[in-house]
Amino acid sequence: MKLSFRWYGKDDPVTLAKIRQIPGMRSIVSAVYDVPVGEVWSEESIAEMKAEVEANGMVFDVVESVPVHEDIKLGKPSRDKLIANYNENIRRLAKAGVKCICYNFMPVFDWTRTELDRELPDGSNALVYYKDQLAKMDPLTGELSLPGWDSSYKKEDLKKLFDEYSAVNEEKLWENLEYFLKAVIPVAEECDVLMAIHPDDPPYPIFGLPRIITNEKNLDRFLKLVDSKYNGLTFCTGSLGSTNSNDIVAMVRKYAEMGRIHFMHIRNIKLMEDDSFEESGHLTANGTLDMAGIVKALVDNNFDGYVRPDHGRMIWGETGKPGYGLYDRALGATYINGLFEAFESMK
Ligand code: DNO
Repeated sequence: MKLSFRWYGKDDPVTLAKIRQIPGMRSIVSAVYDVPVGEVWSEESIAEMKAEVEANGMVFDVVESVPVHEDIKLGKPSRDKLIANYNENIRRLAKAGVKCICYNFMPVFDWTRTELDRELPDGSNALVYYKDQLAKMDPLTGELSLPGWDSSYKKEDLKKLFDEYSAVNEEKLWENLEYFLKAVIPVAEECDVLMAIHPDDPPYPIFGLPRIITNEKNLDRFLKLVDSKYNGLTFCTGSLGSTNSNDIVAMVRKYAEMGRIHFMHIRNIKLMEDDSFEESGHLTANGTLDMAGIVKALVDNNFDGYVRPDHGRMIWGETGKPGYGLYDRALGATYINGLFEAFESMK
């Protein structure tokens, strides 16, 4: 596996100089952040990021994310131009050495939590998702700020988007996804860039918006839309694991065996009876997921893709971007390294 770490660019309080000191760290996962969704990324910005990462002894070969414009998800006429821009981004990134692109197809909201700094019994602060809190949230009226939320949306824009999505049910969203993939995957093939869709987090509809990258049946359907290695998965254990009905170890085993997982986001969560959850420490005993089982399923299938410790709690007084501090993610990286080393040495 290739160990990687997400870095938010120059404004990230977690510096490359620190990230490189994490044992085994190889790749930086990042993106160009100064361009609105749907536009083409400048070659200068891509080259600058690559140079900075390389100056710190690491490789810039995974992008998370090249975001998909809402008009593509909605299937609006403007999508063809936006898809052409998307393809141009794939070409430019490939030219700079990028091998894997992570993206998602969630309408309007990316990952959603109800509290960003819930204090856990050990004094650490974690991201949590409590269903009763979510039921009280209304994005159209409330003052909400969530990590996966595009803060550039004004209330009026959101209202308009929600209206547009009222005509897009799950089947329509599948159609729009298929249209996108049929245009993008051939370019990814040509450029030798592995596309890796991120599952919906949490993996069920929220705020009345459809979500489809949610479970085994739907992942099977997704992979068949374009049956190419280049149409693959970011397997996020915490996202797919935040419902009791997904058997995470079995799913990792199946898709790793098929060679369709290109990027692993590895983290643990503590799931409650009603599928509410707290992001826990990494250890299997801290949460619900079988972390060793997940890594063993990868090692058994000679997994050679990218892995990143996903979110971390805030520990040791660190402040910063919720889920994306240095300390707990570094502990996660070290734990993941340990599991891989142990299982690989037993082969
Ligand atoms: C959350 C991330 C997601 C992911 C996107 C991919 O921490 O894993 O925001 O980057 O869904 O497009």
